[in-house]
Amino acid sequence: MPRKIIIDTDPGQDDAVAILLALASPDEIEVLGITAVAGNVPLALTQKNARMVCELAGRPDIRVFAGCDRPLAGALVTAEHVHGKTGLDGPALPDPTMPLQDAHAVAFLIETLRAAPEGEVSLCPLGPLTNIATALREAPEIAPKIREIVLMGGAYFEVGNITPTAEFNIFVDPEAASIVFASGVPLTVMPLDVTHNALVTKPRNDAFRAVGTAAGEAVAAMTDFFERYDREKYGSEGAPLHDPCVTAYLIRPGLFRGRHINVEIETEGRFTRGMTVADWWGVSGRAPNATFMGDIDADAFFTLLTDRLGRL
Ligand SMILES: [Ca+2]
Repeated sequence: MPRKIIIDTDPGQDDAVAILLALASPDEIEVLGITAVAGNVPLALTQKNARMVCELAGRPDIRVFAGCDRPLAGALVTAEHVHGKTGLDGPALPDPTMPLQDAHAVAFLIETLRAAPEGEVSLCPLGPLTNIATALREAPEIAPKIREIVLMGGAYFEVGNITPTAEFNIFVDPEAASIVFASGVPLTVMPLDVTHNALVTKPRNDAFRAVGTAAGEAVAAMTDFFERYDREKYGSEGAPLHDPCVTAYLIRPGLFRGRHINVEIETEGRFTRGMTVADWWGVSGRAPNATFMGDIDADAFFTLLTDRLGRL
């Protein structure tokens, strides 16, 4: 039985790859819907980009919903400096023709979870946690219905990418992250500690292009674009592919290793707002609330991803 999931996303080139991997893996993953949130770029672009990616995967039947257009508190911070003006700079993809659903993403989340048996549906947030936190706040009774939240966000040993101590998704909406991390729902977290080891090197990028599908070509073009920024910033050998770690985990959890620990979200720090305070060494005495991943088998991850892109 494939796992039923809702992808909550702010595409973003790496979000696009995560969605493509899910849609290329129907034996393991059934995508019930995609909810868009403001993050890498504003909501008007993320909901549009999500539909473009579904069409690239040949799945215009997937329902895409627009959600929150700003964080719970404060102004929206975006990342055009990383993702380009559209959020999906790189490939030349056509505008989507599939419709945006009428319902708000939060209403879709609440209705779907209310109607589902307990522990059936997993949530996969790939952006700021605004939609998920809003749903949990409006309808706390949905929490026990959620099987697991597998999210990309945070950092501990890699510290931060948007500030010296915060990863982008958590930094954009720390109040939302705080609600999710206190929800009691089983959490699996893919922080920068993992994703900075999932680098698209030149041979890995060549392998995407070589699969010979439109999706492979588009992913190669996206990661080409993405890479310029990371090479300049980190001097690394390639761009980290953050969000696909979430969907890869659903297919092959054994690719990742981590610890079940306490993770708290800093919402007030003078210099550290948005930091994921991860008790990796078990020194706080606070109860564990998340499986915080620390490592990935990167070669096996890229083999899986490349193989699946060839199926689309
Ligand atoms: Ca994202």
